[in-house]
Amino acid sequence: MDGTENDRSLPLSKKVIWWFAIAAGSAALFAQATLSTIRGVVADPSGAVLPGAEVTLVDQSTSVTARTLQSAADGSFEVPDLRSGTYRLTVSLKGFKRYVADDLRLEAGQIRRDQDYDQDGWLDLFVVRYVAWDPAQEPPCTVGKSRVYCHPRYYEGLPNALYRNNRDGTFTDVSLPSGIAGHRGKGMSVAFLDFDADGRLDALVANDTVPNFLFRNEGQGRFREVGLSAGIAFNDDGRALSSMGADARDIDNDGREDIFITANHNETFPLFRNLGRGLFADITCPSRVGRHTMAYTGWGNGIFDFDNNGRKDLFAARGSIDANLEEFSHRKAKQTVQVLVNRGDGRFDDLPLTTRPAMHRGAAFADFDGDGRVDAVVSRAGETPLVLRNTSSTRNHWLALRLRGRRCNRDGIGAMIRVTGASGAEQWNRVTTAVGYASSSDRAVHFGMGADGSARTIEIQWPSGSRQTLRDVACDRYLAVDEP
Ligand SMILES: [Ca+2]
Ligand SMILES: [Ca+2]
Ligand SMILES: [Ca+2]
Ligand SMILES: [Ca+2]
Repeated sequence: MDGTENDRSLPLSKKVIWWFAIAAGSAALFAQATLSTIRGVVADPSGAVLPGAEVTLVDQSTSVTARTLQSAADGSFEVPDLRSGTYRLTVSLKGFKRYVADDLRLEAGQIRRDQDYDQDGWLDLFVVRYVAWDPAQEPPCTVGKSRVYCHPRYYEGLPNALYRNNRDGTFTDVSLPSGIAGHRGKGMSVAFLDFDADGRLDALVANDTVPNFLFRNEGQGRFREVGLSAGIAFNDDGRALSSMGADARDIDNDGREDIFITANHNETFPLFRNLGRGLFADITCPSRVGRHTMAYTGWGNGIFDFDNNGRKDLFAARGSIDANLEEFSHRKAKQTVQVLVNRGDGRFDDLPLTTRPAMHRGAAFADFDGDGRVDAVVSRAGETPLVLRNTSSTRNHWLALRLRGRRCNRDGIGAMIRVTGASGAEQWNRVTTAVGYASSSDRAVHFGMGADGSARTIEIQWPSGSRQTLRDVACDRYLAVDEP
């Protein structure tokens, strides 16, 4: 996984990057593993397993080859009966230059290089990429006599990138071996969720005018793109929309994370309900989000319970793509921000807001004044940012959690929290700063508690795999929680 060595004498098309994974990421596997075994799978960048690869382990302290063996028919290999020490692993196939990983330490039965993204306690970096743009080659695009931004079809899409944290201040580009780089899109934003509830964080990438991606985390450092089969690549009309911002949180309190995306006018802002079993349903029209958004262009967005009634609402920062829209359209370039209120019956109401129209773009969310109501700051093209203070009724209770990881990452990013109120009402939310478009939000996790003045239980699933339960917690406060 680390320290890719390409043979630079080969032409690019023949370069092969071998990749291996150590199947010892989870606590369960640690428990089953012997204290002296290294296991792995040899696979090519597309994820196809490679049988018959030569796997060699060298003891780095003595430079003595500890074992040489071949990967099995399913690409797996297992090297048992190793003594404690530090090993270099080499993989080669049919004489091609091999992939090498150093510093595999076997001590007290743990291999200190587990490959589970966001589960090794060190945050990795996912970078969304849009299109190849060369100002020298920029085509002039017009509507009538008006110069406009060119449609994305005029540019070639790019693959996204994933960088693995080396734990020393540096990162390794694992875009190819992880499978992320095998898919070219026109990415505008990314949201992280565990859509199939297998304990591994997945990545949703909103693509502009081409199908969205859902990268399912398969473990062992690999991702599989399942957007089409999951039902989020297109909308229900089979159209790929101009997807812009994305957020993924549970809107109907069933414990499954749903997806809200912004898009261009005449498209609607799609809302996908997570049905379980890895499937989503497009509920944009039945939820009324379609009718509320059809005429607008949305960018930054977020799913937050703005009125603290226990049901998460939707926010969209709106504004035309082109500042000169009115030269060639009856639409207005400057648009207001939008809040869609969750009625709790599967439908949303468009909240009348009196904010001034602008070319809104990014939106970030936090409770800036600490009063328990989530506020927002929204960037405006050509103007100063808009700061929106939430002045909803204060009759509802609330609870906000700030997690501090010990075994997992310090900020607890990726942790899933389930809160059960005194009334028995359940809610779920996840620690993330990746919200909407071109913005980062506060990592505090906010729960509107309605009439519940206390929480019966708060259950935290930490990214390290540990679980923690707090009982009888009073509401209307920020709660700092340390990982046990
Ligand atoms: Ca998952
Ligand atoms: Ca849900
Ligand atoms: Ca609400
Ligand atoms: Ca506030």
